[in-house]
Amino acid sequence: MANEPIVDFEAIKNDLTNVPKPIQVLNESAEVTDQEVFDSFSDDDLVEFMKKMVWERALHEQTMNFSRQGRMGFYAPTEGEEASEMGTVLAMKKQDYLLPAYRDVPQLIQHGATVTEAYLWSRGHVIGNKFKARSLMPQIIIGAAYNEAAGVAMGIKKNKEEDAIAFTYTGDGGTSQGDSYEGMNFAGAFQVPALFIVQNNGFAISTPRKKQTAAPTLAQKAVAAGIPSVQVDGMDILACYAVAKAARDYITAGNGPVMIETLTYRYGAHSSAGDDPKRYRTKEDTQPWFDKDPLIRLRKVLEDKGLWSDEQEDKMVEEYKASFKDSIKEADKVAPDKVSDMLKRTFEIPTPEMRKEIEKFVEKESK
Ligand SMILES: Cc1ncc(C[n+]2csc(CCOP(=O)(O)OP(=O)(O)O)c2C)c(N)n1
Ligand SMILES: [Mg+2]
Repeated sequence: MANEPIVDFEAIKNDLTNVPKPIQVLNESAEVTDQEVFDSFSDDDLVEFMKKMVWERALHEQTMNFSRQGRMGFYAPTEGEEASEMGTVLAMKKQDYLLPAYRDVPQLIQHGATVTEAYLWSRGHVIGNKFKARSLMPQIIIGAAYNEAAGVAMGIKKNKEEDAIAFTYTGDGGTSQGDSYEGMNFAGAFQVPALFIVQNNGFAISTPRKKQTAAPTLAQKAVAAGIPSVQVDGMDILACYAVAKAARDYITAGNGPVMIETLTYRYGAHSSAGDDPKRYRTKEDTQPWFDKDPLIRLRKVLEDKGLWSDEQEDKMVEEYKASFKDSIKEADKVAPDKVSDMLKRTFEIPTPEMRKEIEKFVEKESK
């Protein structure tokens, strides 16, 4: 027997950390780090990216206010994730199919649902599942949207829809669910047009990324499914957009699925149900991410170019918030869903037990 082991596992393990730097176009000091990509955007494009992020942050702030007033059901805060969410969704086309998770409501609205429908979804109302956008309702089961995306992408391929893809999101925690690997594996095996996005915001409720997995990057999780993957600075909307667009072009050219990991951060609580982030992370953990804020860096570029001002932004925020107030008033006008209707919708032919339940609720609701 040779003295040396046949294989150097430690070297193999160390090599796993040998990954490219996350893709970036604009760094946190608002310096351009990829001039060629930066120059591919017109001034109008840059302003449009900024407007979308301002819109998403205003939506977050106003929706949190509604939540504090007891006017929302479930709401997952999005502050901090604007570049990751808007950058990726803006690279999609209306004919694409979105399979969102609960934190992806802003992308769902960009893809065609109305804010009123999103608010009704939050309240658990059936109308909140009936939007015109090519999308399912936001998925609460973490990782499960990856399976849905694989299935939808299979349908796109079967129907020979050439300029359409299925795109989906999960979180860092979602990548530990079997579903996310199963979805990617299926998509890889059948080479279907799917884009898998992982929004790595550092936490799965209170579980930090470092306790989530020993994998050095989440992007690597696609490798075992034969899917090309990449990490991107998720606080840089220009990088998120450029990478998502490149992924979409690659997928629609018939090359099979892609996975993108965006490195981002959730500034606030996991949900409006009231977890306290101070119990699982310190100010020292959080501050560096506030310094990377996606709005601050693009705002600086626009101000230097004379394309943006505080007054302009304040006015915009005011208008957006007024429109969200109108949207919730519309949602308030919709009669609450009845329990009997919810039961009636569950099966085409109700079971005998459900029939009794339906009768019981119809009677109760008539009083
Ligand atoms: C299959 C499943 N297990 C557990 C939960 C409970 N749960 C809801 S959100 C969440 C954390 C998800 O974290 P992550 O995937 O990082 O997404 P984020 O909330 O950070 O966007 C968990 C465990 C769930 N919804 N589904
Ligand atoms: Mg997370």
